[in-house]
Order: sequence, then structure tokens, then C-alpha cells
Amino acid sequence: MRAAIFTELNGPMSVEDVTPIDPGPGDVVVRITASGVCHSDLHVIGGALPMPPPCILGHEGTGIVEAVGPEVKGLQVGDRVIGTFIPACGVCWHCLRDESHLCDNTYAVMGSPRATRGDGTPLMTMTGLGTFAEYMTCAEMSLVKIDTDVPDEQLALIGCGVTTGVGAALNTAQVQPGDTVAVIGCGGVGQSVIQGAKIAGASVIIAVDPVALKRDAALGLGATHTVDPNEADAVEQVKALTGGRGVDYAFEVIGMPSTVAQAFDMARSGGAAVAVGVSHFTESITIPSFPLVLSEKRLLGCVYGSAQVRRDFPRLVGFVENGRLDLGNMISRTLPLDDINEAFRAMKDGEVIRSVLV
Ligand code: PAD
Ligand code: ZN
Repeated sequence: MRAAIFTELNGPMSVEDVTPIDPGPGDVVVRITASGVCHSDLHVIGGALPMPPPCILGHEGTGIVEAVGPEVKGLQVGDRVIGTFIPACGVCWHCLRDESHLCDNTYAVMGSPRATRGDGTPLMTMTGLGTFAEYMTCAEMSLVKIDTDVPDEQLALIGCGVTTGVGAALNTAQVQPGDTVAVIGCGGVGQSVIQGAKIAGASVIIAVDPVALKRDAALGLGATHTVDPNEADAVEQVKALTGGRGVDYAFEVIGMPSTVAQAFDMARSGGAAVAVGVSHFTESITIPSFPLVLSEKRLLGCVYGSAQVRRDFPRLVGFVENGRLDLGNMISRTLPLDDINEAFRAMKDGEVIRSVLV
């Protein structure tokens, strides 16, 4: 089968013929039908997310079960599935506390080779998935069965960006009707935060992004106001739109310590900044101590939208089916696997909300 392999830091992806491993106990082989291209994949190539090459990237995908290994209990050949980039084993310490987004098996599924390169080199896969491929052999706990007619390219986005973004609003922040929200960074994940805030009933949703195409898309997906951070100070602009008070929740969806600090400054007294973007693994975030303590501002981390995927994937699919979540307008382009490097270029150049490989 063909797969896109990360071979060197900052280098191009190499699309090659590779062999997926035979499914062992608890493993499932999935024929991948669509895979979204997320900035986290680019973070691996750039070294922000440490993952040694060679490795098949891609962690936002959907497909059909092609084969099941021994001991697979919940999936059958022909099932429609979405990959979950954090497994949900259902029985570990975290899963038993409704924290499957912190599942104890998160690193175990990433740590075993799941395919072999032409020269025999074992290949790891991003987050135990590796959706930039025609097939993947992954753990059953990394898959959620879905029963729906939503098209593949839309379903794929639920594997990462949509669950992360909508979940950041609904689960992590728990935005309430009438709340005010700012979203710094309006790519695929940021647009999903905007849609989540809209579903929650936020009264003001301010989209902050220097790229006009992103701000326009945000208005179409639920933002009530936009801010261009290149025009004037983003914090001042957001404050001006909220009576000088700041927002109830400010989401950082880029992955830079400086914009996390901006999100903290944008939050009102008693409000919260939510850090969704992934910074370089060596970086630290600095926030001022007085507002933290004396204004009771909070800084919340957010992984995978604090989602409980076995509950939330079907819930998100329901939102799509009923017209409350618009994934069609988040997809700027569909491309073949061979165009993976073009998809990354378009992301870097700010030309797309999401590209999907089909
Ligand atoms: P993206 O590249 O599609 O979007 C990033 C957006 O930020 C773009 O629209 C940029 O124009 C915009 N931007 C850049 N600089 C600024 C600035 N100074 N002010 C405002 N906006 C700016 O990326 P994405 O949406 O795929 O991912 C965003 C981040 O979220 C990225 O760091 C990714 O790794 C992270 C992520 N986190 C999780 C998680 O579980 N926490 C999951 C998925 C992705
Ligand atoms: Zn992602």
C-alpha cells in the first residue's frame, strides 16, 4: 500500500509503498477513505512535537474495517470507523473517571511499529494511527464505530480538529448561553471552537486571525465579530468589543506562548484562557501572577477537547446530520495522497481551512 512518510526534520514527506503489519491480538486493519491534514502533523515535521522518523503521519481519518485480529470484540469487517488520536481503552484509571482523553494507553499505542518500509525498516505511526496511507493496522481502542451517511471527507475531521475545537468549547470551557468568547487562530481547529461556542449559545464570538480568508470563513461559521491582529493590538480590540471587560473565555488555537499570554489578557476577571494550540515541546508559557490570583483568571489546558470519544463522536455526527455543525464549509480542498506536500504548503501559506486527502 502507499503511505506518506516523515523521513527528516523539515524535509518533504515521501510517498512510498509500505507493508502494514498483520493484525495481532486486539488489532484492526482499516481501509482509509479520507484523512484531514492538521497542523499537528506539520508540528512533527518541524520538530515541535517530538517523534523520531521514519514515521507514517496523519491522525485525523476515517475508513472501513478491512480485517480484525484475534481478541477484537467490538468491531467487524465492513464497520465504518473514525480513528481516535488518543485511544479510549475504557478500563484504565482515567477512562474509568470519564477522562478517556488522558487514557493510560496513549503512549503505548504510539510506541509499536505498525508497518514496514520497502527496505525492511519498521515504521511507527503518528499517535498509533498513520492515516496518510491507504490502510492502517491500529489498536481497536484507537477506533470508534460510527453509523451515519455523513460523507467520508467530513467524517475524517471529527478524528481531530472538530472534536478538539468543539470539545474545547463544550467540554473544557463549558461555555454557557450568553457567554462571550474570543478565538485566537482560526484554522481548522479554531473554526471548530467557533462552531462549538455557537452550539453552546455564546452571545459574542470574536474571531482573531491575520488572514482575511480565515476571518471571512469564521463569520460564515458562527463568529459575530472579527479582529485582525495586524491592524491594532488584538487584546485592546477584543476588550473594546466587550465593554472594556474582556471575554468569558479566550481560546488560543495556534500554539505560541505569546498568543497564550494574549488569551490570558483578553479574559475578563474571573474568566479563563484555554490553551488548545500545541507549542514547541521545549517552550514555557509565562502569565502575570496578579491577574491569576487577584482577578481569579484561569488558564486551562485542553487536549482533544477533553472529549470522551465514544460519547462525543456520535454526538458530533448528530450535530452534522441535523445541520448544527457545518463541516462541508471547513473543507477547502480535497487532494490525493500523493499531493501531501502541497497540502502542507497550502496550510503554511494560509490558503485553506482544512485540506482532506481522499
Ligand atoms: P492551522 O494552521 O490551520 O491554523 C492556525 C491559524 O492561526 C491560522 O489560521 C493562522 O492564520 C492563525 N494565526 C497565526 N498567527 C496568528 C496570530 N498571531 N494571531 C491570530 N491568529 C494567528 O492549524 P490547526 O487549526 O490545524 O491547529 C491549530 C493548533 O492546534 C496547532 O498548534 C495544533 O497542533 C493544535 C492542535 N491541538 C490539539 C489538542 O489536542 N490540543 C489537537 C489538534 C490540533
Ligand atoms: Zn490534529
